[in-house]
Amino acid sequence: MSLTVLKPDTRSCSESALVLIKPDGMHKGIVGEVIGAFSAGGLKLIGLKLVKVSGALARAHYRHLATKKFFKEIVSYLMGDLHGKNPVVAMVYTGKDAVAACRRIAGSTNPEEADPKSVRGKFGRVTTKGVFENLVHVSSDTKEARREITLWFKKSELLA
Ligand code: IDP
Ligand code: MG
Repeated sequence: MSLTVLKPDTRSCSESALVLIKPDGMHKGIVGEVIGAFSAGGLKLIGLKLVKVSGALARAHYRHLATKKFFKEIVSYLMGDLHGKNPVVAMVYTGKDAVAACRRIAGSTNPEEADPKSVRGKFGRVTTKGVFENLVHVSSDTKEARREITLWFKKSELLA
């Protein structure tokens, strides 16, 4: 007789995503609208803070893109060098399929290709120098979300 071992369902019904409003958000004065767009997604906001981003944090955040030709540019962008040295608004949203839901709200990486109703489609632009001013960062998947949330937030800064 064979025994059926019931394994726990590892597909978490609740997950978390890191959402950053990059320095162009504050530079353009649209932080409220962007938070509103994510809040309308029905997810729970469990962490929120302003961060003046150091070079070390920006490089660690984008470490998987270190070989890209735009790496230096996105590090400077996250540090606020292109947008009045403004800070980043760092947030953690949690709920069912939080990563996919937040990425849908953000829209495509290139703001010119993003759904016009998404945050990037509505408020983003590509500059004449070719910089994707796409306003927000959203974790790419749940594994990356865990890494990023640990990088940006202490456990004590997040609601249980
Ligand atoms: P994502 O932010 O939509 O997840 P990633 O591929 O993770 O996109 O790239 C991180 C960031 O690098 C983008 O948000 C954007 O700011 C920048 N980026 C990505 N691809 C390009 C590109 O082809 N040209 C210029 N900047 C880019
Ligand atoms: Mg990404």
